[in-house]
Amino acid sequence: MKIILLQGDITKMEVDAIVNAANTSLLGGGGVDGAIHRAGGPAILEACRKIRDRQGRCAPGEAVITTAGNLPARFVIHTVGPVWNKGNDEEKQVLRNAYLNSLDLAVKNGVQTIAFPNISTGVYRFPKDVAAAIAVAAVKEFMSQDDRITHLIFVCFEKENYDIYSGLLSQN
Ligand code: AR6
Repeated sequence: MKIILLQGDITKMEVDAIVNAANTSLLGGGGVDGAIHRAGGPAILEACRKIRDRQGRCAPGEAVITTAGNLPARFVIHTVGPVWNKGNDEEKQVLRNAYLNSLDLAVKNGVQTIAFPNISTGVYRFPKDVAAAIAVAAVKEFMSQDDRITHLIFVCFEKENYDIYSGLLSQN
């Protein structure tokens, strides 16, 4: 069980699943969501629409899984992080749930290698240092109880997030 830190573009990752920081519509958006749909092609949106038709919107903290279309990954796990509202709306718990529910869905689908972006730290304005601490704690907790994920990669797009994760992961 390895946690790996990279700076780069998650759409390029050759892993079983990449995680998307989606919104409750599941129908695409900007940021990493836009990048994944652009690079993966229309099969991802088509799969998202089918899920929407079946179960409606995806609530914050929940996750769904689709094909990865033309991406090198096999699956995209779409999760919805919280919009930061000064910590008033249980955003921390919702962010933790987004990581844990994504991992849960991953192992149910036989995923062994998975890459996460820094959920909620862009458009949704979650403080980056707090978000990183929640992400690292959640995945370490999950991986200490379940050994089916062999490699977990935090893919930071920005140097600021990379440096924060680097500091956190070098601690024991
Ligand atoms: N690879 C990895 N990380 C990326 C990439 C990429 N190609 N592009 C951006 N990031 P955001 P959120 C980073 O805004 O805050 C969308 O419109 C980015 O630097 O993508 O959860 C959705 O549809 C940041 O650190 O997601 C929702 O409406 C991180 O990904 C809303 O944004 C997350 O930033 C979700 O907001």
